[in-house]
Amino acid sequence: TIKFDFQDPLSSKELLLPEELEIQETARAYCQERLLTGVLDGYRDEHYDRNILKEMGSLGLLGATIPTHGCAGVSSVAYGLIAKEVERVDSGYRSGMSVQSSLVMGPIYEHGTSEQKDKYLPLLRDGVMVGCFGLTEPNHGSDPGSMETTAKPHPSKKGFYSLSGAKTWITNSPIADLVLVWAKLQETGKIRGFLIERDRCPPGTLETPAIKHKNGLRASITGMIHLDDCPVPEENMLQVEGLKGPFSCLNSARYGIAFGTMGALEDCIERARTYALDRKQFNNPLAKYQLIQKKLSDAVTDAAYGTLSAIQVGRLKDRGMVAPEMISMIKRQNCDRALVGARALQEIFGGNAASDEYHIGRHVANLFVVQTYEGQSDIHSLIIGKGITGIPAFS
Ligand code: TGC
Ligand code: FAD
Repeated sequence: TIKFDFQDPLSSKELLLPEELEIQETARAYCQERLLTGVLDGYRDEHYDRNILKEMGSLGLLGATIPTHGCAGVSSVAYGLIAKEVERVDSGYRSGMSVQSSLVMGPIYEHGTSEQKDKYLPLLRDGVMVGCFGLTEPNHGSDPGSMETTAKPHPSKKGFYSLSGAKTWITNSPIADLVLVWAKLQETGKIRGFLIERDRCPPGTLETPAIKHKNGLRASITGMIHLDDCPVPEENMLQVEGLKGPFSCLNSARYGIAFGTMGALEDCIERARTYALDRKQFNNPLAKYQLIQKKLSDAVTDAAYGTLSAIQVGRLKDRGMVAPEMISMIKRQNCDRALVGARALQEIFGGNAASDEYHIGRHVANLFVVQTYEGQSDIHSLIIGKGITGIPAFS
């Protein structure tokens, strides 16, 4: 008989290629040896060490699906496995990696000129340049199409645009060297992406204050972007027009989140199982009780289903057969189930769940944020609903 493996109950490993397993192993070793050891301090102090991106870069983990400019050129599934191993430690570390890979390198690779690719991709790949992605604004989050940030021809600098506006809740913005901002051209109202190099901005035209005292994702750095007539050379504009620019990149980032959250859920399962086997009440290990076993069964089932669906969608993505609704489906489902599962497993720790040393509370707080960014789950319900009925229910 085949022995049941609670860590991979539906044998998803069978669907992975040898090189994908190898990448997962490299990522897991780095994350467990380097990231896990510092995560409690990073989370307590709200500190993100930008060397993490350099280290990931040296292992080939940044922009990993890009097939040019010295990037690894791996499959979407391999990218998902990297996200899973990073998020097994902390969603905030996965956030830093996803933004750099999918939301900064991705748009440059997909929509950049060859000059932009040659200039920025190698530096971003190595993590020596840090990027951020500014779409959300104080007044427009779920509805980025209504953004107020504008770009107009610069009044005094020929060949430059002038950008003004504000973005908020932007991962990596306080430490970013390259700030990708989506803005509306004042002449046409069309949305365009601009690559802003921080060190070329005159004083006072670009500010990126950090947002402090977060109650989740504390090991990642988040901030605002203030633009006040910031001059940006025309050649730094991406070659794509409209919301499909940011959304085409969000497809990849959302895919990584769907896979990544399964890492966070698996970490909660491991920790809760170990705790339930060790901890005795009423003369028995907690693991003996049916209510505890049900919580574990639910979470293990969700992690197995979530991983399988992410592998399937990744394979379709690489064959050019993925519809955005498929990505919405796995982003929504995996985030929701990871959050519900983590929250239920948290109960197994009793009062100890209140101590950060047990890690479970950190995952719960993180997963609430992950369910919110890159399209809150209810927004993904509406995207799927539009796919089912043909009727948009957003407004
Ligand atoms: P709608 O009319 O539906 O679409 C406008 C244009 O965009 C195209 N499009 C897509 N293209 C490619 N992939 C997709 N997934 C696409 N979704 C839409 C669409 O075809 C159309 O193109 P065209 O040529 O006809 O103009 O736009 P809408 O304004 O009605 O949008 C509604 C909605 C809900 C779908 C959308 O606004 C939405 O998804 N809102 C959620 C906002 C969001 O996800 N923000 C993410 C911010 S970035 C972030 O959170 C990073 S966190 C990173 C981290 O730390 O890990
Ligand atoms: P709102 O749009 O105000 O939504 C509030 C609530 O209303 C949600 O539950 C939503 O589902 C619901 N709602 C909205 N519209 C509808 C509707 N039509 N029907 C039903 N319900 C609706 N953004 C970036 O651009 N780049 C980043 O790097 C980035 N990183 C982030 C990091 C963190 C830590 C956080 C917290 C956010 C980040 N975001 C980033 C922003 C994130 O994408 C937004 O917070 C998210 O898209 C939701 O927008 P909002 O916060 O304005 O909420």
